[in-house]
Amino acid sequence: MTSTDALPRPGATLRFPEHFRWGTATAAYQIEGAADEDGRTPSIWDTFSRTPGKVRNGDTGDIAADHYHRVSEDVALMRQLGVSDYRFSLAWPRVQPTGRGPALQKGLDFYRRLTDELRAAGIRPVATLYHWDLPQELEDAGGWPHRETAYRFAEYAGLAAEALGDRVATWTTLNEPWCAAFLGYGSGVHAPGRTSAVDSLRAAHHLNLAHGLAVQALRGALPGTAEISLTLNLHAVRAHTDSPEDLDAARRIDAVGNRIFLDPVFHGRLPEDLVRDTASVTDWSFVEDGDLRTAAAPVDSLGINYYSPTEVAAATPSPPSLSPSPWAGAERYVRFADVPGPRTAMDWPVDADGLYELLVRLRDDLPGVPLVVTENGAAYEDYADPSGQVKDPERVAYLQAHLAAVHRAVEDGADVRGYFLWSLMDNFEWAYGYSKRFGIVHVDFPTQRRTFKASARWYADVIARGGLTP
Ligand code: GCO
Repeated sequence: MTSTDALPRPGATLRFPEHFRWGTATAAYQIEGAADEDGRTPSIWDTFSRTPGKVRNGDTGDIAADHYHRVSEDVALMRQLGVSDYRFSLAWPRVQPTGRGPALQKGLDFYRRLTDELRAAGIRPVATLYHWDLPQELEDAGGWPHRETAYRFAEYAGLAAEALGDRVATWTTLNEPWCAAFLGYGSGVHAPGRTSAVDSLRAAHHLNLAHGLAVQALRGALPGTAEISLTLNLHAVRAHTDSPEDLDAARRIDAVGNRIFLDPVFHGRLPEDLVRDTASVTDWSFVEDGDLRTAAAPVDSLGINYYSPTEVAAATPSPPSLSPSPWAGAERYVRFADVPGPRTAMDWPVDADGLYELLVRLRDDLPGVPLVVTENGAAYEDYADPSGQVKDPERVAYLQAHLAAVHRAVEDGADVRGYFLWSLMDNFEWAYGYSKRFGIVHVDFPTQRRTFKASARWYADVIARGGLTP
């Protein structure tokens, strides 16, 4: 016992509420690997990453961080961090290969093992049902623009809940339906790489429908105490100036980027301005009677993924852009302004005020809905130095600023229940492959060696003290 150990830890000057949830987050395709093991069938991300030119360096999730074979080691890392929660996702093609028919017990056994180890370590399992790995067979049958996919998702949700309902503490139906719909079917930079404005809007609606149907399936299979949520990457939209034109441009992006999900899920309606803005793209006749009531199935909390703000200005309507856009119906009327200040390795602006702005907006727009920051973090050019240490001071600074923003929002009345850091470990960063490192644990992929970065030790201290000293 060294002398300093005997001293009481200096108290945190920004203390979080007593039962605040401190967690880390990952996703199946980004960390598991074992892509063809134990009956798992290809997802759209297996197909997409194996398509030349789609993912940097031709990286795939075939091995990733090999988490499928390293559950005990990785849960031990989380125990060392002291996290109360671990947010992960179930791989649909592992639980229900091809997206139809009975559940696959070997696939479920992996998640039984993972959740058992988490609970033995005193960590709450927070399971996301859909973190983008749609079974390829369902994409071949039409994918998210196809209504049937929503019913297939509800069936999968029921199978997962029946098998794991006694192990999982919080069920999240979807992660970032905006990315799944608009990057997957609009700009095409994510799987399945389709580029159709109307399909991206159809996909968004069917994801809302799928969410509501899955909530029904979960409520039917789970005990009444189960917590059910949805995670959205809401855009912290700012107008470049307060001119009417720029304010209207920001409204457009808020409609197609945020309220396209918030309004159906929390108000059972489509945003009227969105329907007007997209009249040249679709008449929304794919929305059937009852769909919006289904989408509005009550949830117990809303997850928010935040990384950086979005600044929007009006653009003189240009001819239809050649490159496909994720902003159906808006792309010709807006341009994205540069947000000044430091950037992360993703070239995303570092601006914690955007997180504060988002949380207090939801405090006002969704009174009574508990919030959890289900993802926040940053990529930087991390490496192990000759002593084997991975020092990441920029990430610590980023995390400090964003946790201080969460604290400020809580002080101002936002009902934020937890913060899950993205990510536990370096992993497959979608179209960037392994070139971007978001982890607080460094992964040397050739050897799969895990090393705590300085940010991991910093986060463990924040958790131990229940807050931080900026
Ligand atoms: C997302 C996804 C994560 C990403 C992270 C960094 O929010 O886009 O949930 O899978 O890896 O956000 O881009």
